[in-house]
Amino acid sequence: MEQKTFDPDGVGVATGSYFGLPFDPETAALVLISAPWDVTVSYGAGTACGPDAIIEASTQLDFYEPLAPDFWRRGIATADVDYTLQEQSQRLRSDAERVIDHLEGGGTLEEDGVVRRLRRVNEGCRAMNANIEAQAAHWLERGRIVGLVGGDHSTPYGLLRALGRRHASFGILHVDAHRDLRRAYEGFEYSHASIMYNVLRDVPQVNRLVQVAVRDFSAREAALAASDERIVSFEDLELAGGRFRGETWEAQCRRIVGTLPDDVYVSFDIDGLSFDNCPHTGTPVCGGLSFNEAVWLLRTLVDSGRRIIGFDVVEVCPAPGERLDAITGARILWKLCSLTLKSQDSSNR
Ligand SMILES: [Mn+2]
Repeated sequence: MEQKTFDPDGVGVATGSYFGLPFDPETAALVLISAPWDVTVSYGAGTACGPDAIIEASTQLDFYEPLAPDFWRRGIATADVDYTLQEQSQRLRSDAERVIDHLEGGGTLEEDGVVRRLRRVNEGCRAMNANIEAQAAHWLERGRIVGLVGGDHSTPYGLLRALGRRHASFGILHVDAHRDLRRAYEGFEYSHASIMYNVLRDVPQVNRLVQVAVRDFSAREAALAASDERIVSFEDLELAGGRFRGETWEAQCRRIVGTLPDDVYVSFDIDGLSFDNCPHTGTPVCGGLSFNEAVWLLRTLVDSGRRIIGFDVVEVCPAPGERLDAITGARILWKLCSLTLKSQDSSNR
């Protein structure tokens, strides 16, 4: 392995791995798996290209990390990207687009051609979930921590299933503009807009879902959030309002973290940030967290002694000639990797 010759102070070299790091998944503490997939995206496809764009942007990053100095040295490895997922995503995307166009034209889900297309999409999404679950289980069985880079927000379902098989219980810190609590959005059973509904239904080990910066959701989603005891909401405007009245973000972060159990999965939808950080994401929404606010929240989580048992960064949508989205994704990914490794350290607890 090239690890011995790797110079963290040198020029970032494109090696096809996240951050250009030379670690072998067989020995690294943390393995990143990729899900180049965006079949059910409602508006503005392209997150299937997220992993490649983040890999490229991440080689520009320097390795000094004040919040978790040198923890990257425990190893952040890149599992081989399964590009058959991206090919399948492209094939199913046209089926999904026809369904969405049909619905937007006032059609129903019951018509013949639509039923067939929906079935193909739903079967394809189930196969993607199985693929990601198998990849995640493979590395978890070897004692690795697993992070996932999407793709749209449907993609971490398999990782969460795999974690459910290995942990008695855990919470999810969910940073997102959306609640993703829709049941079968647009007929798609495994839609990006349904991820948390599906996880709460299918992964009983998840005993807490803490939604932060949510600001665009349906009345039914709000009602579900209010009635399900596992769900705690920190709506974007409420958080902003608290700060207008003088509550500090530091205090709000402590309040948010205080609702989580000891073991936490972080699901980071890039659209939880303000859209200047992610102008091309599928469904950008006004408001949201600044980059530093998000990092402070993650820092507060780890400083509280809680352990990050896995994470995802999703909905990063690169656009031609526009690197900002991928740069933000790479920076959030780096903070999550470093802080996750720190949170595993016994001296942190
Ligand atoms: Mn989402």
